[in-house]
Amino acid sequence: VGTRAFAAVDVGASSGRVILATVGPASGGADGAPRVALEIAHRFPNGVLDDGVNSLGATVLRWDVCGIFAEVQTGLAKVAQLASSRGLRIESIGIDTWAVDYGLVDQAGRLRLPVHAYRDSRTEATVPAVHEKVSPEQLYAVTGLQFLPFTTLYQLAAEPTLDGLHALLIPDLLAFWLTGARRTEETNASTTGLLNAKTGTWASELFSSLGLPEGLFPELIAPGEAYGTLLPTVAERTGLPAGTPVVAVGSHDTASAVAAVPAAAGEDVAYISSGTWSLVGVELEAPVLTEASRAANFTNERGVEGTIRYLRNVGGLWLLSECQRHWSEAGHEFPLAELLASAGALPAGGPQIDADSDEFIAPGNMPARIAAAVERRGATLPDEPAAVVRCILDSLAAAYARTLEKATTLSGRRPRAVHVVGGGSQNELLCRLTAEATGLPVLAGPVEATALGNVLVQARAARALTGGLDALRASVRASVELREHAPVGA
Ligand code: ADP
Ligand code: LRH
Repeated sequence: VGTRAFAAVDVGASSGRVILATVGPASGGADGAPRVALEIAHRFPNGVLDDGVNSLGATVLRWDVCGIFAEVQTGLAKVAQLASSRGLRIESIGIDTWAVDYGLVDQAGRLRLPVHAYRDSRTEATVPAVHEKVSPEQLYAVTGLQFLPFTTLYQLAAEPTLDGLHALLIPDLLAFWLTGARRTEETNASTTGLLNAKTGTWASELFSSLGLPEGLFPELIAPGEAYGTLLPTVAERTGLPAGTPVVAVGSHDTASAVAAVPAAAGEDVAYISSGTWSLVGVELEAPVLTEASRAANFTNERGVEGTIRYLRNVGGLWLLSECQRHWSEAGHEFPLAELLASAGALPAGGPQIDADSDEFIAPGNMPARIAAAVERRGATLPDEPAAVVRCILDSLAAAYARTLEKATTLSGRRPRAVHVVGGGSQNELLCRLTAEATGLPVLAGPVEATALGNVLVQARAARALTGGLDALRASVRASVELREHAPVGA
């Protein structure tokens, strides 16, 4: 059997890509696993938009979902062209994006705007209102989710009305626009705070306690199942064959990223999915719903193959990109490579912040907020970009070490290395500091783990790949080069 081709749409909070992925032919890799190759056909920037104020005087942070959909179609058209120039046929399309956020769509398919971004402050009022109806302890016992002020259930509580509307999570919204089918993909559903962690079904008791309409979310769909096929208009616009299926993948980007962690069979898997956020944790077969786990604010999100992603959201490279945005608006363009080189030249032991703190979730003057947080700890942060960047990276590495330590204590797993995947795996300084702080070897890569995880699930649905997660991960290992950062003294 020859090379098989798939399209992966991967939209992160900071950028999106539409990718031509080829799988096989089976041979190649160390253990004979088929290789997966990615070619980025289209890249586009993404970010939170700030509209200033709405009619009630509140700021609204939102996503330009219609713009994203236009970019997705541009990307699919490029993938279609690239594939046909190679004599390949795209067998299916898979979509993943960041979690938690949703668009509200009426029966006629019209979208209620705006689609809020999770960094919007509207949940400040609704978090206590939700907790008055269902306590944090009860929520955790059912859903196993860490407390994050932007989890979907707190956002839904801020909507003026939900009557007659469907909430479509962002990947499901894009799939709806591509196919006309309304479904809710399971891994992403687990980030809403409304799914039962043990059964993987909607927690109907929470819907009634919170006064949410029962049919608010369309029926669940599991990774590997098809939403439907491309609408004729979309097929025409993109040049993809009518009838091309859109297949559900781990549509939560972190679920896809963790599926592609290049762990060996039998390994206790520890990972840091490093991008806008750092998702730090281990992979388990069953959720941990203990009070100790809730107190440590660990989450039990669903992964592909029924795995549990036992992790915490730790502040991520948002801290750095938001500083870069601030400096750039002030007229100073600092290329990332230069910032990292100058930060790396500074001595260890400088000031730190709590990278986990909610105070860094909102956008706006990040360098000043970091300096203020350092001052509150009785230290001083020099007013220089290199010092700010070093403070961020030292603080992230320290938070990773704390979180992994907690994850291993609470889960009983004993990982011998930590896999760093995503855009941040290219940050050599952060990888080195992480190896030093955790005392574990850091295996960096793949950069495009999320897109790879997306493709693995599609390829298996099409039987271009076979087997369980171990077999899929063997394909990742056969396809990418990893860089190892040894802990000091190893
Ligand atoms: P998301 O999916 O959340 O949008 P990505 O996984 O694409 O995030 O990671 C984006 C981050 O990766 C950027 O904020 C940046 O800090 C980091 N990054 C990207 N390219 C490089 C590079 N060449 N060297 C170091 N870090 C990089
Ligand atoms: C990472 C991510 C993370 C969520 C956050 C909203 O992109 O999906 O897993 O908590 O965005």
